[in-house]
Amino acid sequence: MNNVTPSPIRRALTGVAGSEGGGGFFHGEPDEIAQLDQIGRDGIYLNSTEYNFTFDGNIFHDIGRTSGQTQLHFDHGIYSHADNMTIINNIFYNMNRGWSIQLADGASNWLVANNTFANGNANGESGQIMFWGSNTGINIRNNIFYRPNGYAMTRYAATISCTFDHNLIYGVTGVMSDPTGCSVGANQTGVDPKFVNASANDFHLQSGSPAVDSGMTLAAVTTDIDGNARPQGSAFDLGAREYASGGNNPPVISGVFVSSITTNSAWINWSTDKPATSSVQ
Ligand SMILES: [Ca+2]
Repeated sequence: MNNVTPSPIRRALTGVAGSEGGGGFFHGEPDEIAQLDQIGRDGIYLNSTEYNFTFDGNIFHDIGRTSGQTQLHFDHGIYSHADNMTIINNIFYNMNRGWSIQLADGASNWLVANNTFANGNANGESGQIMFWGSNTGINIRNNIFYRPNGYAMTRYAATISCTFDHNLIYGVTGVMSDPTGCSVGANQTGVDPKFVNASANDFHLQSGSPAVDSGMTLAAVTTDIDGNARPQGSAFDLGAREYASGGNNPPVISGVFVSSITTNSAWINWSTDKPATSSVQ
């Protein structure tokens, strides 16, 4: 959890510290009256004099005004001009009037990795990440872009240097309408990441998800949003949550009994609290 002093001109609509995964919850609340000004109601805002911020294991959801004109687009999960940002293991969903991440002029040297972005902006505009101004050294890896509008990312009057690889995009077919300046490597496009229950905002991966073990190793990302070590299995997963076969806790064994005992064999039976393949040694 990071402590951020709200800017006098851009502020968090609501920032509430939570305990799940050691992270924070940043969420909006319905407007009491329509507010149509261009002052953003962001989850987090960082100006151009700020640097060296890490956001690890937070949930940003339902940020932004719910009333007023539909094309209002100034309310973002993270809005930052800052240098040296590490944005890892976060979940972003249901942005009302802006983007999950809005890079602003001067944003440089960012790692955006192992985040889960879900659902298109309610205002209908394209992308879950927006570039604006000079944005250099932006590395975007191991993320899941789930059902954005149009494209995974978008830009406005932006000069970009970025890399974009080892991501999964579902629901649209393109990374960006104009990726100039962004080196787009190998990504998975059009495959369902198989969340446990996306409609209920449960973004854990199911067994067999194409996001499992398809990420690259990143030294900056040592755990997932739930605090589980990365990797589980053979490699890093994509998104904020690492899949572990049978869950991340060892099974509880109960109800052990023996039956059908003969001179050279016996049945040993037990129950566990999760699906398991068992053996006797
Ligand atoms: Ca894995």
